[in-house]
Amino acid sequence: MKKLVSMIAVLLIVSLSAVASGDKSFVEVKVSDLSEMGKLRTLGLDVAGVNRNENQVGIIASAGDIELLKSEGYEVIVRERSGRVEDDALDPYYSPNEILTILQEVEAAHPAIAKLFVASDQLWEGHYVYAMKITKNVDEENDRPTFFLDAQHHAREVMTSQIAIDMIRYLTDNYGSDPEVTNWVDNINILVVPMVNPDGVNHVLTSNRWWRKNRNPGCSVDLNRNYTFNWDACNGSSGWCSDETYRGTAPASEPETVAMETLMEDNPAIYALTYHSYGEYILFPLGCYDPSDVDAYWEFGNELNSILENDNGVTGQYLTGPGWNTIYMTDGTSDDSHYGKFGAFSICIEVNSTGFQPAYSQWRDATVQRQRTAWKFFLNKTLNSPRVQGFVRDASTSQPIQAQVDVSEVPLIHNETPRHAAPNGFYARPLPGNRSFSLTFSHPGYCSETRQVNIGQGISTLDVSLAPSGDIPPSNPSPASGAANQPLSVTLSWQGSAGNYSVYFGDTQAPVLLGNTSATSYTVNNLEYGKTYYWRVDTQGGCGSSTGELWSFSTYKFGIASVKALKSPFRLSIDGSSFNYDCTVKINGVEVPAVSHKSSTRLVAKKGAALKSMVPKGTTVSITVEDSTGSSLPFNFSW
Ligand code: 0X9
Ligand code: ZN
Repeated sequence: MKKLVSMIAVLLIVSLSAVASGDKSFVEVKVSDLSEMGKLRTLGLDVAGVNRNENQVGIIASAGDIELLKSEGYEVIVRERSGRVEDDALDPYYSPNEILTILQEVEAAHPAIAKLFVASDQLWEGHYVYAMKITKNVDEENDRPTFFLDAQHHAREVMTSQIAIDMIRYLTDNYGSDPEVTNWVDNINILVVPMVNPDGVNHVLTSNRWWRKNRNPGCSVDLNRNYTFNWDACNGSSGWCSDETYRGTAPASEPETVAMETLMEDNPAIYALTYHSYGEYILFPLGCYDPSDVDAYWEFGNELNSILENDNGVTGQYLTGPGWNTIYMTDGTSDDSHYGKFGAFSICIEVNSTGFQPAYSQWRDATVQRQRTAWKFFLNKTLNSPRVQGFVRDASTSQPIQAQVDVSEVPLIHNETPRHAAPNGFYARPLPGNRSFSLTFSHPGYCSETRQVNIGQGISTLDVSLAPSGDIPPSNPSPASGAANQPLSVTLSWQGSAGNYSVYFGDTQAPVLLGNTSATSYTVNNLEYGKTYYWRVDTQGGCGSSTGELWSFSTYKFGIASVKALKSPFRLSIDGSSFNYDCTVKINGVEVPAVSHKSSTRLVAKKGAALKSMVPKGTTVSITVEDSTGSSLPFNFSW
């Protein structure tokens, strides 16, 4: 008997280690059209990249995946037989410890211009996310514009941290001798995160070279689906733990994501560049649809493409465009959050044409040298590009104001957060060149100002002073700002002493005028489940309109329309709306033993007797449907 038990243990260990070592192959399939990449992804395959010269999509495939591909009529070419790291081909690529050592050495050799930051809490497998800031007198505060570069969200994309470290070395080694480098370092805050996913990279180098996600032991997460902006917004990620694009249980649930979003928030960048591999793409946001700034992105992307060499040494060959229709739909990516939530002009470059682990000796130098063209382009744009920028100050005290800055010709209508000046009053907005724009600066308690500006091919400077309006801005909103679980009809109310208010309301962060009132409340009806609504109340006073603060609330995520008890075995059939596979059912706050998801409008709570005991006959219980990010209005049920 004892022998049998230990044999089972041995079998278990063997099969676990087979999975842990990545018993998958890197295969390629020929496609007639690159858009087939999207179809391959919907089959649940781990699409790793694309060789656009050969029209071949790279896939990390299990034996079952290869069968599936063949049954779909694809010819499968096996390139590398397993993810086990048995040879030393990956050795020259950076490990997390090597990254730390290099950053420490750079800081020690160049303390006046390079500073190392620990950006994250300790990750599950012991590593930290590090950031390096490079700028003249790095310990002192400054008003310089910021450029942000990061690499290796995806552990297996080993070339990308080479590019980031090459930039750090190039800038620090050549400072003081190369006038171009000196100019960048003297005038730009350069922030670099060379390895966003160090736990994952360690796993790539020690056990599974195809590892993509982080190492959350509960369930590993695709960090490039975990960011806050448009998290889980457009079927561009997965809710299944085992999938390579698993988005995590909530926006920014992962420590790596928290670290990155904190850096983005604390160091508002004008331009940002995130490196991935592979396929030779220049992608701009968004993963779900076009960004509001789409014209400026096309100008920028096309110009970058025209100078950037691909693996064949040819310029103009990167496939350029917004992510959603250039590669495939994504949601919760870092570049989308950087643009949509934190206001940077952000781009994703996917380097290399043949795979994410090309032979180091053949491809490393060529790749990092070619990418110098890209990050130099960004640094030059950070110094000068078609944009408007300046400082917003209080007209009487000259204190900086974090005013909202709107461009009427390019309204932010795709869920982007309104742009604001930084704590030092500085704002910058890249715009399409050779056009005129109308800018409005607004802030609670101040008279709004509108100015015309002509944009050429460089910076148009526009400093603005706002006069205090004398009005007391509306305060104490109800529902409280950020409140969750609101019903579908809500009476908005606030405190204030102005005689006239204009109420703006909508489901984007640019709410529209709903009406004017002299009261301090306004009722909105016919809201939808699971939505966030934004509103603000402007006052009409001495200097015309004075804008109020932007407030928000969200409605109940789910609605329960009816509940029926079904007998033998005892079950509850719950009809409602917007149910998903993660939904749980709670009775008086206690989770029921089992739920089956029939459709987005029906759930069935099962487990006969165990469930029946939770719903004693003749009593009334309170039923809710919940997932990790929201719940339904409690429904009273008796039978
Ligand atoms: O899918 C991704 O996360 C990136 N490709 S990769 O093969 N390296 O995994 C692309 C992200 C593109 N970003 C946006 N579409 N915003
Ligand atoms: Zn990637």
